Amino acid sequence: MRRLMLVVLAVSVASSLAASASRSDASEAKGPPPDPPSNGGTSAEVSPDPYFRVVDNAAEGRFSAPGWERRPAGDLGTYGGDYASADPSAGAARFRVKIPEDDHYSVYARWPAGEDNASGVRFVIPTASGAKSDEVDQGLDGGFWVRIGAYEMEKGDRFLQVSGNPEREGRVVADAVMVVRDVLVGRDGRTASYANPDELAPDDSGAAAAGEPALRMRTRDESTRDESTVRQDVVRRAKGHLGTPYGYDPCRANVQEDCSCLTKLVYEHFGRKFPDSPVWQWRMEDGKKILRKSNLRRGDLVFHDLNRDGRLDDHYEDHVSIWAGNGNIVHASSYFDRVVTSEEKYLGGFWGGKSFKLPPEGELLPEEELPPEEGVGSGPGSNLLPGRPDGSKPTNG
Ligand SMILES: [Ca+2]
Ligand SMILES: [Ca+2]
Repeated sequence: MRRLMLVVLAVSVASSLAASASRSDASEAKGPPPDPPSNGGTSAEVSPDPYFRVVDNAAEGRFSAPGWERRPAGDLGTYGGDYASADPSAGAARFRVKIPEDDHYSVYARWPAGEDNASGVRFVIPTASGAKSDEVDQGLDGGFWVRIGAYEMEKGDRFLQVSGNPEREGRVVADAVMVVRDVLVGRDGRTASYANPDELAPDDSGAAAAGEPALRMRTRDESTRDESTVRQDVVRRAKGHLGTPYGYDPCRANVQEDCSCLTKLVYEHFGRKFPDSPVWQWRMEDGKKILRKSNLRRGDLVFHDLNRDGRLDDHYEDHVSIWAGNGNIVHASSYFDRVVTSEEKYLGGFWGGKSFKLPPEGELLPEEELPPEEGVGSGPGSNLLPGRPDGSKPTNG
């Protein structure tokens, strides 16, 4: 008991200190680091207000890109007033980011959407064990905080580099980067992020601003919203659940959620009624099945035969998640005991995806007409779930 109280005190002191410092200015987070997240499968302490730092391309003394051009924000989802772009043969652009303590950090990047954006854009992250390089396709996921990955980084000023591949066509873009000290680390080294980047660093312009309703009621007169914008809204809506403790029966929004509870809650806002089981979400007639991982687009459901028995028929041990772009999924994970963003590749048994035509033909429900979110686990499907004979915990994700 004594140890528990000490831990609680330490976490609360760390949180309040972090709260005063978690802004995208030059202030520094001080105070003891929170206990490192222990491991997967157990209840890890998470800070409700983790340290984060945004560096925009306009940040004085923190961005250098010789030979790159500054371009004004168009209607493209630019972060801040402008961004930088270059031919892939130009040198690297560098963001200088303050890392307050040795720890794991999530790294996000922004680039405005553009048809001429390059694929094969390289981010080089300085990690504790040397520079690590990750490639992204800037033709996808524009206007959005895209999770590049989670990395162990050392205290100090660190340079994140963006560069193109001279053998590919298209422009390379550097708009903004963000680091967040929110990483959960599993026993096997798997990592996940639990903080919502849209809440930490909301867009300061446009309808895509975080905090706005993800999708307002669409009238028949309104011109069709760009499909990719609606898909972005699905992921934004899913990210609004990040950090929610894992739990089931009942499904309660932002209180306790399991995998199919999360996907059901998210899609409810887009006029879809899903049963509360990964098996039934896969089997329902709604949605188009996708069999190749490379055809997944953000907002799609992703299914895993997580218990690797060659069937997607276990309501508790198979899995459903939401594709969030760049290899990431947002999902309620019993392994991390939270709703998290993590890399899909660490889940075995990829089964398929489901893609939905959004918005649906009819009008979407306005917010006030949505069913109450608490206790939705008693909807169709969940009351048909067989009980677990041993009463044990599901092991999905
Ligand atoms: Ca910018
Ligand atoms: Ca299975």
